[in-house]
Amino acid sequence: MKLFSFPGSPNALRSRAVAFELDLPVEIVDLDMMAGENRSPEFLAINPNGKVPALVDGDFVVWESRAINAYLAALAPEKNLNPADPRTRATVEQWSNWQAIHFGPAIQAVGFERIQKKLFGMGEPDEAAIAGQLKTVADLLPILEAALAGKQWIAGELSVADFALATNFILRGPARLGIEAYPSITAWIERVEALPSWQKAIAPWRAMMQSRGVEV
Ligand SMILES: N[C@@H](CCC(=O)N[C@@H](CS)C(=O)NCC(=O)O)C(=O)O
Repeated sequence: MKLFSFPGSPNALRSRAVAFELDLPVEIVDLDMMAGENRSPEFLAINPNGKVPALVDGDFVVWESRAINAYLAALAPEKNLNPADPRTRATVEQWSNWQAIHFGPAIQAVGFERIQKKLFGMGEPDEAAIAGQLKTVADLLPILEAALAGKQWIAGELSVADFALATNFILRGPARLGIEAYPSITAWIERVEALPSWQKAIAPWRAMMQSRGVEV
């Protein structure tokens, strides 16, 4: 199996971490996105969106990080990262969708404005541009905090939903997300970061950010 990735991509990190957690024989293929390799005809034939991650397993192709993770989890059901029990599965889906549709886009907008824009020479941060997203983040963090209170993982046991959510916190320091005010989120993200799979998956991202002067 080949997982097309890019060291600087939080979405690819989400699938790298799940592949490593499941200990599956996945070959990581890093595209040089700076050189536009994600727009090559070869890669567009795999993912017409030109985005990573994308997974190729023989003659089967799947893209979108959460779909990739559901597929990977189904290949190693004994690891129970996407539990079959209807209620637990629904809870996993609930948080994965919440992350994809509500929380993720707001956090990503803040990270882009405060960190990535400068990093890629796209101008100075514009706080006014992210007022709406900051309000969304401020509204949503207490919901996640309440859900994690007294829990190790968002759906009880470690699941793909934890990996879906965790990638939104990787820039929490430099993006000044104010997570310190949320003890359950803080303890949870530290648990994720202690996973060997996460440490292996995030190493290339951290190296790339640090090489560009971002302390993460
Ligand atoms: N919803 C997609 C998002 C994928 C995505 O936006 N990937 C970014 C890297 S983090 C990308 O490949 N961007 C390249 C481009 O848009 O040209 C997922 O979860 O997999």
